[in-house]
Amino acid sequence: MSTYLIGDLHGHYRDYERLLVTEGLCDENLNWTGGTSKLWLMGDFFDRGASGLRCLDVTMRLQKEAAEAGGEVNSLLGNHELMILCAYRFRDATHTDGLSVYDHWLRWGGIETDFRGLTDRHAEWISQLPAMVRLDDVLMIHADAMLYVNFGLDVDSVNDGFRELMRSDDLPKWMSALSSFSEHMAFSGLDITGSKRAEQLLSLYGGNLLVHGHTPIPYARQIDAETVTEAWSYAGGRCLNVDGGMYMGSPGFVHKLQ
Ligand SMILES: [Mn+2]
Repeated sequence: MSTYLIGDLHGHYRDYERLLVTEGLCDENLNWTGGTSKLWLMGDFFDRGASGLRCLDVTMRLQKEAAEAGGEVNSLLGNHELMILCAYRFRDATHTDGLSVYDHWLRWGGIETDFRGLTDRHAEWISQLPAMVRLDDVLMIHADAMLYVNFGLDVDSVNDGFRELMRSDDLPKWMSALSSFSEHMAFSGLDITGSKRAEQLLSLYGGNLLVHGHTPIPYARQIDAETVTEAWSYAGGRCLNVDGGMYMGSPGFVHKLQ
């Protein structure tokens, strides 16, 4: 049984469709053909590209189909899911700078048609997504950032902490979480500080490989997005970035974990 990972889609539905079919996880009508395989999305379905909600809808349907076949489709919580959920919950509330939460969300790259199509069913699905998952020796998080330690000191507490936030009416608490989610590249850098941070997370939450999305590989490595067709292993092999940067023009890829 294999586990497949797909990085941040950011509304690039056609690429998502192509990756699923090419990998044999779906047929051409986009029905699950992955059997007992596992597919994990890294979060960030929304914003930048036009069809975030469509990406989410397909994933929700495939989750049911895969479960019926004894497989699994699931996703990590990305900051852009937290953003659209914040806009959905607090739409007209005013933030400290006088802008509405909705206008803030548009500035973050929000796509209005995604927002108009979002229902309670989507919001509930997003609200139960885990922020952190450990599959055997692999620790998976959306962001290469340290904010997870603010939510809990073991995997379950981190996920409970995020779920509690997503039930909360405390807007400043949401904004603070979103702000700490804007950190990137906490595990890379020229000195060893980055890899030490990765080691800290791995020793805290378990696992010996930290897998994440959030920072497009072409951005992190300063290379052309068109050339990015595989995951990037760094920090002495302790970290694996699987965000090809589809919104920057990468064709994307499916990473087979095991
Ligand atoms: Mn992200």
